[in-house]
Amino acid sequence: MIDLRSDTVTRPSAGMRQAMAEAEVGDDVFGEDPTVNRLQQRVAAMLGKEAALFVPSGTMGNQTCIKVHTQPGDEIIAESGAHVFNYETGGAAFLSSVQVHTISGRLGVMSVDAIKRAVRPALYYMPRTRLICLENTHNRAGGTIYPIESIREISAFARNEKIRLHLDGARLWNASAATGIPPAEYASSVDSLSVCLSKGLGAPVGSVIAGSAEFISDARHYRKIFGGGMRQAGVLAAAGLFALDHNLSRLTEDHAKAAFLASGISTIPGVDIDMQSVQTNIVIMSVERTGRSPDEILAQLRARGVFFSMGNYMGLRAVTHLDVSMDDVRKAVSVAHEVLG
Ligand code: TLP
Repeated sequence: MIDLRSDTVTRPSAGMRQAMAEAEVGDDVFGEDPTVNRLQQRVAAMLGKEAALFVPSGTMGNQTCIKVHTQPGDEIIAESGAHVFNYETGGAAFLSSVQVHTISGRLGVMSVDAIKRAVRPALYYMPRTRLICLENTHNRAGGTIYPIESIREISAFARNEKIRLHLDGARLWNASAATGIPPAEYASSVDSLSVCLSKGLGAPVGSVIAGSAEFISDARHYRKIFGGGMRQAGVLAAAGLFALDHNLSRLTEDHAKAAFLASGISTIPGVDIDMQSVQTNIVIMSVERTGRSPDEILAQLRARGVFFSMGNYMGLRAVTHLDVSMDDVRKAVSVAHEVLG
């Protein structure tokens, strides 16, 4: 089976499992788990932020940050394909009672002009624009990278308007690996961010959010309310530390696999891939012009041992990761030609 549904499908390696088994632990609700504390300090330092907090998932990370930044009735701005808007089960409405004002971007990138137009004037009968959420890399747009200049421009505008800026950096590691720009440089423009350990880095569980010490102290409060106060979580944090030690520098291999996959599949008649969107480890392909349903195509690929997932409208998604080899990717391309050619 060649599983390209997501980079979340990886299984912890033998070395990672050993690190988990040997982790020194304590009760993290008392702040006494040394391995969790080490992970938090390490990620805070990598991101150049005062403090960080280990959370069970990317969703909890983003939603906790939204909660800390906003008050009920506020409005947050996000790109229309954003994870916080599409795939977090309406969490912003459910948990924070805020509404999302969406803006269509190009390859997931919102222009500062479009953001300016979306910000509400200070009138008592309008919602207050409190937060802007960016996503880097942008999942639904195809793992696209937010240009650092755009982030800086949006940041300058947001600071001036006293609007907070959050970055969903579930795959910020991929953006950094591709551009060579350190994660801390991206992070310096935003008030808060979340990064994932369970995607390209291969840990079984976990994300980390980072920001000022005051922000993280509030986030710890809401993480507890949301049910995310964990006890001997050092077993999980150890997997994250192992991932940071061993799996960061290899992310560019996943990008090479995705580029190979995209160029191999893009020659199939009726399959459309915007090659400009293939920047990291995600390939989004439209199968609309084949005249066949994405579900039927997915089932036929699956019957031949190749697993893709649903992408955009009439689209499929394939994601490369550390548990698929270049050989697997070659095989997947030839199976895609059999099924779609
Ligand atoms: N993304 C998952 C699915 O939810 C779509 C995937 O397979 O890609 N931010 C971004 C940009 C993400 O891609 C994801 C997960 C999350 C946040 C949420 O992380 P988890 O799944 O840990 O809650």
